Amino acid sequence: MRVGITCYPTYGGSGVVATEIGMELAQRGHEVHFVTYANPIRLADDTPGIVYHEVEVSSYPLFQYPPYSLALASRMAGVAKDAKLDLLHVHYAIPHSVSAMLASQMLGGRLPFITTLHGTDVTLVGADPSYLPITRFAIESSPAITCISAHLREQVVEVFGIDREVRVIPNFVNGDIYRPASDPALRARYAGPDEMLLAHLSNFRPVKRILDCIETFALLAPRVPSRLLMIGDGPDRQAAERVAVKRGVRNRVQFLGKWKGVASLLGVTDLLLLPSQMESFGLAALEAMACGAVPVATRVGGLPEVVTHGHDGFLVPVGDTRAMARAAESVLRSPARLHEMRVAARQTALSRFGSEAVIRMYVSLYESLVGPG
Ligand code: GMT
Repeated sequence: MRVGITCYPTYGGSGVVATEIGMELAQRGHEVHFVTYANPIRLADDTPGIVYHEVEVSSYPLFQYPPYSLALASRMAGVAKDAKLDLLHVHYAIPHSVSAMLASQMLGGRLPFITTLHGTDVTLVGADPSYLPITRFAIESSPAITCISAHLREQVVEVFGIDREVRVIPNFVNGDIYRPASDPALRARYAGPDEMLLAHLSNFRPVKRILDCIETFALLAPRVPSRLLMIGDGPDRQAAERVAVKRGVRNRVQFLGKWKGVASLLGVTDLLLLPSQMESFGLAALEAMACGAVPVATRVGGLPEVVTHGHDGFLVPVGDTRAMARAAESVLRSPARLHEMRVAARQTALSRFGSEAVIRMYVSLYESLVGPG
């Protein structure tokens, strides 16, 4: 099959999922065309079966806001025609779903498109009155709509009030890439032999509450010898660095910036902190679990669909850094319990969210729209 994929190419969950879908499809012999404004961050260079098409947005003195959505629609239609695409799969509704709808109309309605909703495109941006009517219209016009958790499906119905099937296809992880690493040299770069290694991975936006990571770590560090890796970057980084200084743990927290391949780092991590205000799914928790790192996350959104409290991770109330530190300490102080939970975390990731089964769900959805390739 020939599939066009559009997403935000930046450090964010929806772009990561879209890129991983593209790479998994290409490995299975499908031809994948990314239509985005920059090369997706997780896209490995020269991946066979993948072509990247850049969307160029020209400006003009009259434009206060260059019309990206229109440039994208034109590019989508052009690529679809030239590459004879069977369908478009867009991730994050705003504005990708609207552009796909236009591209499809430009081609006489012969180009099916799928909208996959990821979270803030429904709960925050999608619910904004400036975007809601057009987003709802484009979603309703999508031949197929998917979302990444049952929780998000409820939100879609509540926010958009749409009367269409919204299929839940959960996020996934490839257990051959995301796995516990026996790389003592890498681990030794970040933690001593008697220290535990914690990590946080996100785009450091306010919704991620990264200051809670630092606060949790400041409570934990005097009780458990440990280090914290902050992977990613974004608006709250400097505030987090300041809190780390104030709480006297700056020398134990390392800010690594945006890493392309996070699997190796997660593979040497013991525990992941995910104190988000909201997560429709919590891809970082899943990737950590596949690597055998125990997630300590907040009980919000779709996270309870991923993490089972006390079995393969912990769920605590939003903002309760004491509960987060207590949960972390309980498992990090007991090697037997840590081992048990690491094994359970990987088992959950592979058995419920393995890439093989989830990619099959997408392919069968594609086939239902265009027939087997
Ligand atoms: O929150 C982010 O990291 C960005 C955002 C996005 O769309 O890029 O993530 C959303 O999609 C991810 C992938 O499906 C989910 O794992 C995140 O939970 C979701 N974020 C929120 O709902 C806040």
